[in-house]
Amino acid sequence: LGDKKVTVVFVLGGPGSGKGTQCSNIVEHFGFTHLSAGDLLRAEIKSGSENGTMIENMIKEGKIVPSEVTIKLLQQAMIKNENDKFLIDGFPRNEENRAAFENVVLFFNCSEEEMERRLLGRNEGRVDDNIETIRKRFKVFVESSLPVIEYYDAKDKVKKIDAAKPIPEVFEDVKAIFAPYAK
Ligand code: UP5
Ligand code: MG
Repeated sequence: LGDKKVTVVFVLGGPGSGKGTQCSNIVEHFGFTHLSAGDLLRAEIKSGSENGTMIENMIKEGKIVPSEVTIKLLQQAMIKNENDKFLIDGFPRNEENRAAFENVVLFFNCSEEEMERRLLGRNEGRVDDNIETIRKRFKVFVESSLPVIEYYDAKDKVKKIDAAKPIPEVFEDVKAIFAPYAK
């Protein structure tokens, strides 16, 4: 990324906690560019890249793709973009991912019961939105991703948001955090 000084906010939370939904709101109101690691990985599968099959198998199992693959996609997306404000959605999600970056973290906190309801109701045809994979995603989240959030929390970098509320109310809380970055 050279000498460009960029603001990077990590947006973390369990599967279906509303990361993508609130990122769209933040983009609209605060001029950030939204990079969803999951979306970039899904686009990589669609593009027919040599890693596509491996990525698809990992996602189907709810497992975490090796950092080098995800980081390369994130870096390419950041280099291509003129913006200096990025939301990185769904990354880092384990210790291996975490070692690569350091920054502010937005944590969407939501119960598994509510996240499960949202994922089963989403209906976008995602290969991982079935009850079997959802349970695996929750397990990986608790075992691998929550420790990352705890790591940042111990450094006072986590802004925790109650993601169980309705979308507009969650966004009110998000707005308060993003006020310093207003356009
Ligand atoms: N909804 C949202 N907010 C709501 C609210 N407040 N009240 C009621 N409903 C609400 O929301 C999910 C659904 O809930 C939507 O229908 C929405 O309208 C509704 P969404 O905003 O899509 O939630 P999000 O947190 O983005 O859920 P998502 O399923 O995308 O989270 P995951 O973390 O599981 O998915 P992601 O795409 O990030 O990753 C998928 C897989 O990719 C991972 O399991 C992994 O295999 C792989 N991956 C990696 O390996 N490495 C990475 O770095 C990233 C991903
Ligand atoms: Mg998402």
